[in-house]
Amino acid sequence: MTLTPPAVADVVLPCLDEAAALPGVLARIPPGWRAVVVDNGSTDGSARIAADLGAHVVREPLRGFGAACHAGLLAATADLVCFCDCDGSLDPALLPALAAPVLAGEADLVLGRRRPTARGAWPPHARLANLELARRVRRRTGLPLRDLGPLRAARRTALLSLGLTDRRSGYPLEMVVRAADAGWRVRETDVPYVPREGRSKVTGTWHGTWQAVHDMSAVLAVRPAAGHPRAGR
Ligand SMILES: Nc1nc2c(ncn2[C@@H]2O[C@H](COP(=O)(O)OP(=O)(O)O)[C@@H](O)[C@H]2O)c(=O)[nH]1
Ligand SMILES: [Mg+2]
Repeated sequence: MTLTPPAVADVVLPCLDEAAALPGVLARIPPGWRAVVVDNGSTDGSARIAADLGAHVVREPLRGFGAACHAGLLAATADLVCFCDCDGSLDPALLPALAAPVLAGEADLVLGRRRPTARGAWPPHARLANLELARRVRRRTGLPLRDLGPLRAARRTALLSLGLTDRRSGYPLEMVVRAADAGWRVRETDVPYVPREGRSKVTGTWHGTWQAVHDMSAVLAVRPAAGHPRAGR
């Protein structure tokens, strides 16, 4: 019997109807790393395509971006867990460099700051909403962040200890806010952001953008626990 060696890292890929992007994204997962594709409602065969391409596919019954990310985190087994969108806009091949400070013990959470490389990578309304949210995150957490990028890396047990509860668009922001409240060393590093394959499910639509701003605002409205250095601010 041959035993498959454990993956160096798990890459959680939330996926909703990304048949067009999946082959390119999965081809760029670093060698020895495991792709964990989390599907909760695709109707374009994404789950089958991902499985055929060798990804570990998780089917989460609850709809939502946060539900998918969290199901991926729960399914992960490696010490290092990364997150990446599954739309071709971000390059998973950059993850080993992005995660290096976590593995070196120099940071607890590293976020990729999206730097658009072409027109159309980031619709203006989404970019504006993101700038405003980043400003509010700086005020709330004291962290000098410029983005709430979905390409990220942290240790699995540490992520689980944050006890994240959002299951929609507030999940990535809740991760950052709770990490800051827990005193994590959070870093941001530039990553190229290119136009996605296929159609946007979140900020490409007015409803998706509204929901993202609404969910993130709800996360920001929760104050730090009493006794916390930032409580009462
Ligand atoms: N499983 C799952 N994935 C989702 C959901 N919403 C978005 N995604 C995925 O999350 C990633 C980011 O969504 P995307 O549509 O690119 O949002 P945008 O970057 O704001 O335009 C993509 O890989 C989507 O397929 C969802 O409800 N469930
Ligand atoms: Mg996208």
